[in-house]
Amino acid sequence: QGIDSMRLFLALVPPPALRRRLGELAERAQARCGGRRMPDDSLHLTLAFLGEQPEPRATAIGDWLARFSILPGSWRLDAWGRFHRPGIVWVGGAEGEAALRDLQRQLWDGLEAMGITGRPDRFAPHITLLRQARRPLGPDLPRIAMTWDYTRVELIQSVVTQQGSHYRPLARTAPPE
Ligand code: 3AM
Repeated sequence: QGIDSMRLFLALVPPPALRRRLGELAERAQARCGGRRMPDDSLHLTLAFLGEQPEPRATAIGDWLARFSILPGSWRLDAWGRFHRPGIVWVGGAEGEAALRDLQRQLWDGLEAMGITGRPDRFAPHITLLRQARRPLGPDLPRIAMTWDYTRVELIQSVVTQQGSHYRPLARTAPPE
């Protein structure tokens, strides 16, 4: 990671009350599955991973995002899931997913118009709670019933350190019209 390049992604960040509840779920999940918990203040839904971008481009993306406002939406969180390879344990839900897919598509349309590549073939909205989890999900995990009302997308820098990565918000979309 060069001094003049930044690792960036676009994400929704849960409001503090939801973040705390997700943090409690992460704690329960870790007791069941092991692995490493995402810090509460890093919990997010990734909409677009942009990778390393030169600093002037990061500024341009931030300016673009600030001129953009999104259709607010509600995502119903009611499901546990895992991706096997990297031991990811996540939460998500089908209700409200279509709007997130539309939002992801719209964001990538704008990013591609700026010359950014890397649009994924598939998009599975999820909030990562654990990484490197070794044990399977089980019936003793708590039932999830939460609603995430979101109104804005953030541009976030992932600063990679020896202690792991931490996230720094750089810009956000304009308030909904
Ligand atoms: O929201 P999650 O945790 O799934 O996994 C990384 C994280 O997503 C993902 O971007 C988010 C912020 O780091 N990410 C990291 N490297 C990636 C890559 N090369 C990546 N996604 C796709 N390709």
